[in-house]
Order: sequence, then structure tokens, then C-alpha cells
Amino acid sequence: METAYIGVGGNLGDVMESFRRARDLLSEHAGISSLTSSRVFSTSPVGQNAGTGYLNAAFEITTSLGPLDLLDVLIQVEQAMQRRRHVHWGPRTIDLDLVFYGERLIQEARLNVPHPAAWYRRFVLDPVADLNSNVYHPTKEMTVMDLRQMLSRRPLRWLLLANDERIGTNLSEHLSEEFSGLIDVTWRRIDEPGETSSFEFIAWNIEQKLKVREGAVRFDDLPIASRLDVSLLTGDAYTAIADVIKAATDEPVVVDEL
Ligand code: A4P
Ligand code: MG
Repeated sequence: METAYIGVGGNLGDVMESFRRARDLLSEHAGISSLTSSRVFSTSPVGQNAGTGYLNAAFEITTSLGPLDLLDVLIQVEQAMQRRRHVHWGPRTIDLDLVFYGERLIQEARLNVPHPAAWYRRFVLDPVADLNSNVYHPTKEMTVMDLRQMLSRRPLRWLLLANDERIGTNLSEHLSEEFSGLIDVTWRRIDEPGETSSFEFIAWNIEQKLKVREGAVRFDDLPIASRLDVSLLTGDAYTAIADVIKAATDEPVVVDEL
């Protein structure tokens, strides 16, 4: 038996109803022996999916399913709900992500656990912390409560590590302007030594697909809690980092019980 946390999100159709149906379908599954839901939070949309706001919640489950079997169950529930409801609303009525599976670290082609974006997303951390603030993030080596605490600092201190001076200057100017008051940005060449311990976020390799030069700061040498490998994010560096900042700073608001 393992304790796992499922991140639940949606912004199409009757989202509360979708969350309840997902909860009921999962609770009835033979491989899931208990399920507790967090309260439901209203959150600002992050990413291209603009428009209406999201609701987010989390489920704590006790399960005999292995992580890949559990992922298959989550996908089945997502599909079942899309068939039953909101067919003409488009495909995204509910998103079920496997955020934590005990303290296991899983890196498979179709499954990454902890969910790679969980550590900086308030819309994931707040619902999980609502269930249990001591849930431990095994790669960030912090509890969800401490991660939340780290993200609530203002301004958030960002260090951008770039290969190219023009990119570094440009990104830091635009980010400082867009998120004025929320963040404090410093940029540094990736091959320039310097202090790294006083930042909440260190964005590494912001040129994304470029080869990191010999002599550059290595990702593995950066502080575990704050390092962010930008090459793993989708979209251009500016949009990718801006989405991280939004997810890290937008405060979820409790709206209801499930
Ligand atoms: N996959 C890998 N790891 C996992 C995991 N830990 N849990 C694979 C679940 N799935 C995982 O997922 C695509 C594939 O990811 C799966 O088939 C699985 O093999 P998906 O749910 O079909 O696609 P997606 O939702 O586009 O991807 P993902 O990564 O869930 O999207 P994001 O980045 O999480 O964005 N704003 C607010 N306020 N609240 C939200 O809930 N959600 C998103 C979704 C964007 N903005 C949001 C919210
Ligand atoms: Mg998903």
C-alpha cells in the first residue's frame, strides 16, 4: 500500500461536478482503498489556456496499484468523463496528474513523479498542503509547506544563467517589467562564477536547446531547492519562465468543499 497525491484541475463545463464524479469513480476502484479530497481552490489560468479561471483540488489516496497502473486509471477516468459530459465543450474538462507516489522518484517515458512542475505551482501545492502540509518532495528535499513558504517571499529572487549577454539583458528587463514588485531579477553568464545561495529560483540554460559550454556552471552543482532547467520547459524561454512566475505567485483561493 502506498499513499499518493493526485492533482485535479479543470476549467471547462461544470467543474465541481466533474471533480465529484472523478472522486466517486476513483473511490470505487478496487485498487484504491481510501480517498480524501482537499477543499476546492479557484486559481488563475497559467499557459495558453486563457479565458475562464481554473478550479484545482487534490486527492490523497491509499492504493495497491503500482504507479503506471495508477496512471492508467487516471487516464481512464479522464476519458470516461469526457465521453459522458461536455462533448461539445472541447476535450479538457478535467486533468488528473499523479503528483506524488509516496516518496518515489519515477522517470519513465510516460510518467514523471513527482510531477516536474509541482514544486513551483501554487495551484498544485496549496491543495496538497490542504490535505497534509508535511508531504515531502523527494527531489527538492522539502515539504510542500516549505515550498509554499519559499514561493511566498516578495520579491522572489531570480537568477538567470545565460550564455548570451543580449538574451540575459533582454529577458531580465522584460521579466522585471512584467512582474514588477513580484520578482527581483539578476542575470549572469553561465560560465561566470558567483554566489547562488540567495535565490528562490535559478533558471539554468535559458537558451534551451544550446549546448552548455565547457567551464559553465553545471546544473547538478546548483542548489537543489531553487534550480530550474529551462531546457525541459516548453515554448520560448520568456514565455516558459513567465508561466513559472505566474504559477509560483498567483495565490489560490478556497471556494468550496467537494
Ligand atoms: N505524464 C507524465 N508524468 C505524468 C504525471 N506525473 N501525471 C504524461 C500525469 N501524467 C503524466 O498529460 C500528457 C501525458 O503526460 C500523459 O499521457 C502522461 O503519459 P495530459 O494530462 O494529457 O496533458 P497536459 O495536461 O497537457 O499535460 P500536463 O503536463 O498535465 O499539463 P500541465 O503543464 O500540467 O498544464 N492553470 C491552473 N490555474 N490550473 C491548472 O490545473 N493546468 C494546466 C495543465 C495548465 N494551466 C493550469 C492548470
Ligand atoms: Mg495532465
